[in-house]
Amino acid sequence: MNITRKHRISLTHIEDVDGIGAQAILLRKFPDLVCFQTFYSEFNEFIKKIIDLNPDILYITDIGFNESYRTVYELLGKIKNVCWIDHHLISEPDKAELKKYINDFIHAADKTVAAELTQQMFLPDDEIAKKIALLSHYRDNTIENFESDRLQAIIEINQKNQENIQKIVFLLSKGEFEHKWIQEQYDIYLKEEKIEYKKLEERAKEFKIDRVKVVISFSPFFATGKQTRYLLKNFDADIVFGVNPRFQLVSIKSHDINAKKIAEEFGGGGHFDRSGFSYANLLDENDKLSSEFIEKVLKAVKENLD
Ligand SMILES: [Mn+2]
Repeated sequence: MNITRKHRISLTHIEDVDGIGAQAILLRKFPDLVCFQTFYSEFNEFIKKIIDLNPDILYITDIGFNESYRTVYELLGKIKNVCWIDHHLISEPDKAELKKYINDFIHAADKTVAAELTQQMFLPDDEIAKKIALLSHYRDNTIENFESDRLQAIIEINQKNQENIQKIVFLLSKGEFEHKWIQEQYDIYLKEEKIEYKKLEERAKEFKIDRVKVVISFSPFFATGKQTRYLLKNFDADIVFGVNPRFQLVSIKSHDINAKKIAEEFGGGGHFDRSGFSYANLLDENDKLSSEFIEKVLKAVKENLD
């Protein structure tokens, strides 16, 4: 049998299960695949480097279509074959422009994620690829799932560790979902998580409005919903606020105060017992919750008690 070996490169999104999963499926299909992972902000630089490597084919997965990427669309025309698999939003003019320079454009505009598109195209009948695709689907569609969340956790703690990211891709490609190393990495994550919960407790501020106890805290590490669950459980509060300054998000949780109405005052929304809104400038110059934000929050609570 005469098999021509092709020089194949994959460039994927480094930050989540879907990007890593899409690449793992490609590696499963093509064991000699050269794997690169990038942040959104470093995509253009990577494309320039990859052109110098002169691959026969470049697979781009889960990257999205930032305006700044337009500057490299034309460069992609220099690569023999480019296959772009994605599910991020793209405008029609952008799509038309991109398609001038690449060979294959595989795109979903529904809830299908990049790893699912990759699996359907390259390994339609492979059970391990299907599982990787499913874990990715859970992540991008915010469906809680232990294995998917664990995988996301270990990807997150290794964002600055290329070697470990490569290892995650490799283990997934082999279907080693329960590998000892993955468990060890998850233990490291759990330890960091414990430290961050402690910090969340230490940063918590308690206030009294009439007989109502309000607790506000923040973490750049945890999603705000995770913060409010913890705060309501561990502080004897009537209403709690969880804040993520990195994402400029605030969550509210309470058993008997209308959280939805409070969130609406900040342009947000949600349910009676849990709601959220976004807010810029949450921290002051000392990395503490800004007093202006706290005042506004307490005022909104007070108004909604009457
Ligand atoms: Mn994705």
